Amino acid sequence: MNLPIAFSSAPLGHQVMGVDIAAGVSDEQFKAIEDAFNRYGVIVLRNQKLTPEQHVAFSRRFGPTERYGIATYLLPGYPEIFVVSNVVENGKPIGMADAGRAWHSDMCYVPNPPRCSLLYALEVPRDENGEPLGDTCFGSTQAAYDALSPEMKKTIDGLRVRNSYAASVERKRKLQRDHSQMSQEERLKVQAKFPDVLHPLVRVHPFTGRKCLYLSQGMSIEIEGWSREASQELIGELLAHMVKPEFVYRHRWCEGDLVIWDNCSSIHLAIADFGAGQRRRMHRTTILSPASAA
Ligand code: AKG
Repeated sequence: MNLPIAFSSAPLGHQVMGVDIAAGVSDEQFKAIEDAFNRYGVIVLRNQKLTPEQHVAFSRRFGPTERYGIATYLLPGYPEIFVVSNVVENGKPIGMADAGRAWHSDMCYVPNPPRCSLLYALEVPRDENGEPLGDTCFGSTQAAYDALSPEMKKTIDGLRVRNSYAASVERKRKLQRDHSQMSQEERLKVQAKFPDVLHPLVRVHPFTGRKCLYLSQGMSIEIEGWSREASQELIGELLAHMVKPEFVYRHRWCEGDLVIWDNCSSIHLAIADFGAGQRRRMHRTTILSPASAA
């Protein structure tokens, strides 16, 4: 079966129409959703009304869900739902306020990064004219790979990139103008929890076989066997290429949107253009990689 699709002007971020998850999704409908998802890398399902149970149950159809280690930001009673929010209740943040402020693929710092993530919008910040703020941008890593020159494809073939969670913590501090260095003890603690990992710079998509560039800003720090300088130059060049306007879809959120992104064939960035008084509240589920789910 085919579901109607409203195409965005980018290679990804197309809206799959005619789906009401709360009313039930047949196996045939789900197959059409999953096919569109695998093909494009990011799809949008608008006008959903999901309870946390429905969100989790729909997510599980893509594969087993990831359970996060960061208990602070989990929805109470729902260990599979990670809250992305700037809302503070009783003096405590209910979710992670600054998720995704650099181009990244989720959890690229673990050996088997997750297949996909499903982000559901409950509250969207707005400006004084009622226009939504807090968009999310998505870049197609497969379209970006395809557009590389044959020479560049040859250069990067077989390279592996070091992804570092510790580096991302340091970068975040700099962005927050917190110039305190990570102490050796702190670094060791972070690295013990998430040791640096090597991933192919060009990943082959497990469902489609398409080649995708696999880099995240601030986390991909080094090419195996290359100097820091040469690594930074190549990583910078490729990241700049990956986020060229022709590969990017910018999602303007409405309450009830469910956006599903593939962590191999896309990268994303959250735009921080709203203030603390403008509430943003989203629920995210994350699906394990087919390798770790097997
Ligand atoms: C993530 O959950 O990985 C994000 O980057 C958050 C995206 C967003 O809040 O728009």
